[in-house]
Amino acid sequence: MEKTKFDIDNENQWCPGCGNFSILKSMKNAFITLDLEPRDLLLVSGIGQAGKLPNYLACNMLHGLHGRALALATGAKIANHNINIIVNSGDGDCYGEGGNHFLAAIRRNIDITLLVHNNQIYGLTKGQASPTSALGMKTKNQNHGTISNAFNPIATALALGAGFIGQGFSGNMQQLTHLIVEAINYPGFSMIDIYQPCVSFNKINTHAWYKSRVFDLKDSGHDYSDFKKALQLVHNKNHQIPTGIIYKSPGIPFHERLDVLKNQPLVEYSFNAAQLEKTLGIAQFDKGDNQ
Ligand SMILES: Cc1ncc(C[n+]2csc(CCOP(=O)(O)OP(=O)(O)O)c2C)c(N)n1
Ligand code: SF4
Ligand SMILES: [Mg+2]
Repeated sequence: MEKTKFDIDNENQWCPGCGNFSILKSMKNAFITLDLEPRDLLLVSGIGQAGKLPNYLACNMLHGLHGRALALATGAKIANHNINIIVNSGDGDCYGEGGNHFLAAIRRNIDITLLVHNNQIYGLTKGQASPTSALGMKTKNQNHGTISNAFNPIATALALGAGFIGQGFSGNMQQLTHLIVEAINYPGFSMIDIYQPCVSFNKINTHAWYKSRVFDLKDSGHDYSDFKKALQLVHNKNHQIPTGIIYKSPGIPFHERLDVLKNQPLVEYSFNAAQLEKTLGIAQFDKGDNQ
């Protein structure tokens, strides 16, 4: 296979057959479609199998604590809003340990793209229930079945006013590539929840299980600007899984809400020791070498 500028020789530690490989490939395809360079990209992740992805792609990367990827990405975007930031997170990382950051990033409308590898299980720690595991799912830890209702990320994002929400499936790379391109092009917070079979620890939500349930919203004439229709879709009880753009509507990204960021990215401002002294209320600030 021909090498792309995003390929890198790091040893891959995912299990053969894992849905993460297709997410990685779809991301590379999307970056090539958008004519991006590795230097234009910052990939941010937390802990988990999903969190390993930035190691397998040539780019700038920031790998933080479990559940904290969105907090890091928010800081990086505020520092330099001219860089494309993609967050790779797991269903546990994003909706469990990092749940509050998920809420905050949507409310702030930080202009980043969140890709959640939703395998409905904790993969890295070998198969405990995650927030998206179905009620009653038996695992080696929850041996009588889970007793919490499953978290619905799309319904939550809709309720919080997210402007771009997609549902993907790692088994449809063509659609996923298109979704990633659209999400990166969207000015504001964009998220794609991606169903991704974990072949080692989730023996229920398998590739075949998803394949028999997914349908493409393009074929059903879904109008993604219709909020009520989007809500109906994610609360459907017929056990089918809609994939594609669920909802899209314009909004004002965070860096356009503050004059100081509207003028130029924070990194392009020069250091102003006098202003800092005034703000902090201290007499003298160590001016260092940045004067
Ligand atoms: C604060 C904290 N809690 C728990 C852990 C242990 N831990 C590491 S990865 C993980 C689960 C990862 O699951 P998920 O985010 O769904 O990612 P996956 O491996 O399935 O891609 C847990 C519980 C940790 N590293 N840090
Ligand atoms: S444990 Fe599951 S999610 Fe992790 S690499 Fe293996 S198949 Fe993929
Ligand atoms: Mg997971």
